[in-house]
Amino acid sequence: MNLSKFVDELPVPSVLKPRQKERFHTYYEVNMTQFKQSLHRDLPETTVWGFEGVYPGPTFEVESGEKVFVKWINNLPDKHLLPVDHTVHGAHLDVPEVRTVIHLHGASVESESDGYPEAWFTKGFEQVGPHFSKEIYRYDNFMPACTLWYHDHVIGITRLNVYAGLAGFYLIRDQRERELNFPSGKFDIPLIIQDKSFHSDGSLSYPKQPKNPVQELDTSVIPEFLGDTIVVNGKVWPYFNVEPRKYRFRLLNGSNTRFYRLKLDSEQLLYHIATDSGLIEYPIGIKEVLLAPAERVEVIIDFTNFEGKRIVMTNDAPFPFPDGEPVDSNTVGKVMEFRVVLPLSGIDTSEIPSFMVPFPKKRVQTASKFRFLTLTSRKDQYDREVMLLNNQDWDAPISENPKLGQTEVWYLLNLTTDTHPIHLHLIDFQVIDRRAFDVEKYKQKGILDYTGPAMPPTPQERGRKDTVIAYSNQVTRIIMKFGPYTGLYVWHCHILEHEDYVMMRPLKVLL
Ligand SMILES: [Cu+2]
Repeated sequence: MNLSKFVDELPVPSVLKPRQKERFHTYYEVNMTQFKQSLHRDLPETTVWGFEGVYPGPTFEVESGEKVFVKWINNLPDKHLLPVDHTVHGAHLDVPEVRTVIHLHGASVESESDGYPEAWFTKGFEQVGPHFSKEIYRYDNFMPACTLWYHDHVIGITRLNVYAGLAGFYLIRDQRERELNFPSGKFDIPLIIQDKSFHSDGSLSYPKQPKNPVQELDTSVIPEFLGDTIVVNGKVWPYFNVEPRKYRFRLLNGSNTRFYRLKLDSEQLLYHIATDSGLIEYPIGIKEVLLAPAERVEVIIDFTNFEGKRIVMTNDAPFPFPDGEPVDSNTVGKVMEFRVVLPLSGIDTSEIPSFMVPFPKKRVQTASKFRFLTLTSRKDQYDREVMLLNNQDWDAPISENPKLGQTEVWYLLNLTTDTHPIHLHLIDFQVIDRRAFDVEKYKQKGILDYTGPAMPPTPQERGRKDTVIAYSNQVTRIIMKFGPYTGLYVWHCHILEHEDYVMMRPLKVLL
């Protein structure tokens, strides 16, 4: 499909209204349904899945500390919109084809409300997975202001459910953020960036087979998904009319596999103000933003003095990242266009503050446990690559079982040739460093021999994180304190094709 760029206006997801709001209790109901939506002017309407009849779903806006209850309701058809591979763990023929469970990515929540992959449920809660325990989830939201997102997390078909459209924003606000006087209201815009492919009838295209098809199977999981079209907030290559003033953008990579390295073709600076889990210490002027799947970055862009200009947000992240093929600059090399054509509606009194929030660095000396965890792969019976954490399948006995309140350092040893964005549920962490090591020696003798100096996190990573890029042939170290809840969670690669097959492991926090 060769669709014209910058012909549809960027939609901004509407804010979700609660069913009930009392002082200590806000209650939402959110329906998941299948419907048709126009994703591009020249494309017939696309059948998608979404929340409350819209893809991406409406945005939650909550206050830090507000107790929120959400009933996620599955009203989806019995048959999946996309090709399901029933050989994938958790998606065998002994379970209903369409299952859902919603995870609030980046949130610290009780185990029962975290959206454990086996806590799935079907339409009307008729059938539920072995770990299902409640219909109404509770979110305590005691995190400071941050940009979170909700999306499906069910075992075996997360890649298909998210690709079909099951994702949306969840913003936590707080008093400190208001005091900082950022651009707000209609000047505070979330952007979920995804890549998709389409058939000429407008339907979503997702391969039934990898490049080397598995003859024995009608449908097979693929090692990665790369679409040829960029979709932002549910529109193909949109444009956004802006005023000549400052804007706050919350950038989210909501793609299955693709990485983005974003820049403005005006070469202007982006003022980086927040990482995955909230504000950083000081704004940093950066030229480009790197986003692996599920990562978020908040930036302020100042369009003052750009009246009448058209500014394109470009992407030059190769795939596989970072050493793969360069992107096609005519397709996925472009993301969206800003048009500085609106008259100034008022004096821009918003600020780029010099200081935002303290960021106490976690010291390695405070850790009481050091875990060495490998990222590996093996071949399955169909000669497909199975991505693994620590060489273990999903249902192997639980091995990552930190104690409540314990600080741990995890060494993520990437023995594969791929780059994996690793995400932990429940907590946010800090990136300590990355260091090249001798992979062959490690594989043969189990000896960790570094071959280069420790590299500090990039400026963009110096804050609270919940997803970290683990490069091939490197040890990536992260540090975190487990709590405040106990129970069952997960950690996994956020390339959804890897997560489903089967780069995900339980994480159990013990009392
Ligand atoms: Cu991966």
